[in-house]
Amino acid sequence: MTVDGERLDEWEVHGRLHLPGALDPALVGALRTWVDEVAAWSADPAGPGLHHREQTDAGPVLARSERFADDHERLGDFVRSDETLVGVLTALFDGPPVLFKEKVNYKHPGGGGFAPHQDATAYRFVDHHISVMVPIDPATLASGCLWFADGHRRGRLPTGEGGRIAPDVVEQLAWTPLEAEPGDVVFFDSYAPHRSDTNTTDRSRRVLYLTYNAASRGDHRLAYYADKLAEFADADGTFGRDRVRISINDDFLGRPVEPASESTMREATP
Ligand SMILES: O=C(O)CCC(=O)C(=O)O
Repeated sequence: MTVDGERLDEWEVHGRLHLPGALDPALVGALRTWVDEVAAWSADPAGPGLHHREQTDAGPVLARSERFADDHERLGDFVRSDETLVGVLTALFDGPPVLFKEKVNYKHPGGGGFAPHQDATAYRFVDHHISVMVPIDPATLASGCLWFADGHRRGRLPTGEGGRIAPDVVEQLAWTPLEAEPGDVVFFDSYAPHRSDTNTTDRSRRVLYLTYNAASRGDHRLAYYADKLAEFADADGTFGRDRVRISINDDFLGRPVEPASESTMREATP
């Protein structure tokens, strides 16, 4: 797939690139099955992956699963070798990509949104990344799609508490929702400001987020996860018991599971 003309403009101006219907429907069906398999791991204390839960009005639910690419062979192949993803990433990086991290955000009904942030503030080891959003369910205004700030492509914005973009800066940005369907893919730069709302529908809004850096800058994935686990080990899985901690930054707005003594994160090292 070539990235030129309007596509290149969208990338250069906004730091995002929406490719509707880029994935084959059969592949989309397989992705849905594989994501279900990863979610099922969370029920097994000896299972692989790193899983985070949040409290909703309907009870505790999975908020995120990550670090699955080495344990789910077919999903790992997709994440590392899919021709569409690798082709576009190679064009955007001007060289081959390497996987930095991978996650599913489930956003089940009532699942929390994300405060305005730039991923660059949470991704250590390399200063530039590109993420690919792969919707498993429709990402709509009601289900909590991403919103991007138009026209900001490079450079860190001033941050307030916990790595979020400072509130006065958030107000000045022009926010545009990006609704996306299963089969679409959306590439976005780690400096592209984004946010999202709570899922107010009665259906899940699952999305794969796959993050890469230029291979020329080194493979940091295992170091990233070791660093994240070390940082989480020093905390109780929350930010002040108000918000569940699933990121390095305090940008996820989901609530910690109740009762407070229950763990929000479940890691089983295979
Ligand atoms: O899934 C969402 O709604 C937003 C995800 C996001 O911004 C993040 O995981 O950093």
